Amino acid sequence: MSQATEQTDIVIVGAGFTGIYMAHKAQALGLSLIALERGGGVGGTWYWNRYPGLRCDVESVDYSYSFSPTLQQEWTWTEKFPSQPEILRYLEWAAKKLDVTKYFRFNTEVTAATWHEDITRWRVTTNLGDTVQTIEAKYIVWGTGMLSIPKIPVITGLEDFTGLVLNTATWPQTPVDFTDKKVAVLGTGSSGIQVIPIVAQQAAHLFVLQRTPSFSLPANNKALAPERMAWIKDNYDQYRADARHSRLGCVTESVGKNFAELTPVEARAELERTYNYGSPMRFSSTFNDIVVDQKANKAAADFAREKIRERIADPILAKKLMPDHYITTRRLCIDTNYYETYNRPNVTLIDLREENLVRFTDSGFETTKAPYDIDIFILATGFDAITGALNRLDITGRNGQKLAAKWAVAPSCYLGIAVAGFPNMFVVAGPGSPGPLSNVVLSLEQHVEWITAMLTFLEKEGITTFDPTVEAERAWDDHVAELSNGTLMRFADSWYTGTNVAGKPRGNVVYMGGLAPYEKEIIEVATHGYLGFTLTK
Ligand code: N01
Repeated sequence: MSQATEQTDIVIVGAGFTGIYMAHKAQALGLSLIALERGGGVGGTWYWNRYPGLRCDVESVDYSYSFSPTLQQEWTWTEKFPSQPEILRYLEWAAKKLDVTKYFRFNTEVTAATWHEDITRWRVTTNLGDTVQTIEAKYIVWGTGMLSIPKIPVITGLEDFTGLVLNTATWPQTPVDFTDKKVAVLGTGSSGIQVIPIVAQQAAHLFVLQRTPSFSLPANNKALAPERMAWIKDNYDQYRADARHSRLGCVTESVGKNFAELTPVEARAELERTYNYGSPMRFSSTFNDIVVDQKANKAAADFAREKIRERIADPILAKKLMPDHYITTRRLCIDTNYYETYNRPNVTLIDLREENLVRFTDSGFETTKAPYDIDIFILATGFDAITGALNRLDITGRNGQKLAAKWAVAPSCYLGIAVAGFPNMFVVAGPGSPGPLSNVVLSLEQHVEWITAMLTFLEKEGITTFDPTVEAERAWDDHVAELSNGTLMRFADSWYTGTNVAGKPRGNVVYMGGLAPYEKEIIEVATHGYLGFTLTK
């Protein structure tokens, strides 16, 4: 069944941190807007990822909107690292406070978006149940998230397994009981590392299937002392300004020096200090050059490995759990009792570097070494990140060009915000932005504010279309690649480079220059009349 085509100024896709803020801004600009969300409520990634143990690896006082003094003063975080239920409550509350929930159509999935040159509008197709809706909009903003499409590996025979299969990224809304169950978890990234200790406490037996060990630090999570929250509220303006002027979008209280500028004793003391605080942002800022200089990186990695070793009773097991990549070039994780979980008698590590996962059967799985009977299988296998959410949609730009086809060659995106050949379209935290290696809430705010300024300019000047030039886009891609190749990220194999998904091109999708320098660059583009964009009246 299809309905009459609706008209609006702007379509916003996604009801996470981006969509809520963008709707607030569009409302303030006086634009008509329709916001679409495939989930049943606001929250974005925090709506879908509900596995037990999930909390953010950025501190709550950082991982929250900074644009509104009212929101900052009225909301009180209860823990150092916010849990998923608390973040979801926060976003539901923020959307209500900003009065934007009314714009969202939930359970509504965008299926296609096509640019129509004759009317200079996007035609967006959605489905709500079996009703097809078509919306024509002057602008489209994708707030679909960097980590919203689960990566499901192909595993022979999984369809024959008669037990329960769960995915951390699409966890059921009702609690899962692991009591007396034999459970297996595949994947030891941030999600696996958080869910494993919780499942181990309940399950009869837990098998962890690990291919690549991650670096993880103890979160040292705790209740936020009322005095600390009160201090933050009193000083929020300065605190946020400091965060915005930083490389990662967080206050890190780093000593601000390169590794070589410190004596070995000083370097060790700094590593101890940031480690004991418990925060990936702080630990990865121990030295300015951790992600650039091999010696600095080795010092931090060796220190982290030493700490991991201390937490595992069995030295052979410790060896298998020891990460061997450049620290911070894959996500530096935080945990509560992750390594200690391997000291439990009901936990077995299956090292996929020593034995291959061959197939599933009706009762469990077989590796090249043994069969394992299980009741529940948990996939913690990550995401088709950054480009995944848009690649799966049928997005057609000028001259019939498909976005997925363009990004199959390389994930090109001018400023990490706009794509040549796809006019009047904004991608928030697209490839080539600092999003993945920053406090992403601040990154998203940066983008939404930049987009709002551009929309104001376009409307005021009566410009009907904007489109980045191919040359500007290529120059930006080269710039991002150059920055990335100047760091150890050139060796990274993870969602940061797209290599976690088979067939995806390896890309320099993270702007490695830091959040504050990035903001300077995009503001420069704006102040010079939107350099690199073709603007048509
Ligand atoms: O995903 P991941 P994630 N066979 O890609 C393994 C954010 N996040 O969901 O590396 C065997 O990191 C894979 O092994 P390998 C955060 O930004 C944040 O854990 O491919 N193994 C790896 O071990 C994070 O970086 C929080 O060898 C397979 C794991 O699955 C991002 O989300 C919490 C496999 C995937 O790790 C993604 O984290 C959760 C296969 N076929 C998530 N396929 C916090 O804020 C995949 N793996 C704390």
